[in-house]
Amino acid sequence: MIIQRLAELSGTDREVQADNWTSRRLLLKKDGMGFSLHDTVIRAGTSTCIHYQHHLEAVYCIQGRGTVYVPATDTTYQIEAGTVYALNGHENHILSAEVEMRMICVFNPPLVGPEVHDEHGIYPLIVEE
Ligand code: 9YT
Repeated sequence: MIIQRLAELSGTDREVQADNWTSRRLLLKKDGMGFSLHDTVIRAGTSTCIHYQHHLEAVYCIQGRGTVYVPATDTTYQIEAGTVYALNGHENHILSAEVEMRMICVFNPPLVGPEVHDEHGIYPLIVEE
């Protein structure tokens, strides 16, 4: 069994900072679960272009409020505590936080650990030898 505590991840390599968010990576590929599990804080007032071409992601908002905009369908979804959005079609999207948001995120395939978005909002698919 794996026991992981958010309070113990601060300052470790499982805490990944980007301009608009901080991702606390509770479970990673090396933990062998077949998915990764993150507790992510999205900074208030930010908008982030995201396009996970290699991963499926489900996102459960547990605090805060914002929107997800999908350009392909010109659709905006309101996101608040208790809302899940699941990118089952690798949708290109823009996540905007009206206030600070806290998200529980699950990735399949699991992230390896250090991934941050490239200039196209993509996480690389890291294949370990
Ligand atoms: C909600 C979202 O996709 N934010 C970007 C960070 C990502 N969820 C992560 O790596 O935790």
